[in-house]
Amino acid sequence: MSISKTHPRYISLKTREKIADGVKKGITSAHGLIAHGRGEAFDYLIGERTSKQAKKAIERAAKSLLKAKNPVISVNGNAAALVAKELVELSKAIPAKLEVNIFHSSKQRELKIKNYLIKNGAKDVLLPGNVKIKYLDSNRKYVNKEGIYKADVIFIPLEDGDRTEALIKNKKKVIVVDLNEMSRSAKKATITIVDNITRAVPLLIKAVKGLKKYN
Ligand code: PTJ
Repeated sequence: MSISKTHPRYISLKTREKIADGVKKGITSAHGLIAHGRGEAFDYLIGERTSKQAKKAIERAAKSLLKAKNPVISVNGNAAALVAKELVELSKAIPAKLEVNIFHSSKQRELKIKNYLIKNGAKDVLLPGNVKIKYLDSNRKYVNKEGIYKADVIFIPLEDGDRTEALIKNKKKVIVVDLNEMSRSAKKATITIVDNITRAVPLLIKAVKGLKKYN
């Protein structure tokens, strides 16, 4: 679909197009469309801009990721559709591992997300393995031994809240991006960035690169 740049809702419509395209490519689940709609509604209410509090949280997140011994970026179907290239850039800037972790179980989609990240410049992408994190029943409990399992800081650009809660109980620091500040992820995370991942991730890259330059 071609969207005119003069359309007042150009950015929002383009973002929608990316999610729809993610479903067509088989990297985003159909449920991802609903999650995106929820996010859009919250974004509309906050004026579709990054707040001062979010900018502060992004700075704290950058510091925490740079201080971590084993930082990992967890990627699901929505994050891959919206910010694959940026997540790869972030992983290289920190550096941090990239690990695919999805809620709606599908081995095929996990592989597609991995390949999509590689197409967007990633060298190595971890997939869930046989080890499990405690206190979680969903598909997200299966993690990679070299990734989330031994991570001390995990960056999660949007998800459902039960894993955030479980990861915290597993003594990990969790950084989330979620437009809904009332969500369980937002309430339970170590650092919560209430912003759209399409704005927050580029700002996080900038913050990480800025801190590395002066330290
Ligand atoms: O690929 P999968 O199987 O792992 O599935 C991914 C989704 C996102 C479908 C899954 O994790 C899910 O169902 O999530 P929820 O419980 O719907 O939560 C998604 C949260 O992300 C909601 O609080 C939304 O408001 C928020 N959200 C949606 N889009 C964005 C967002 N937050 C930041 N930026 C967005 N673009």
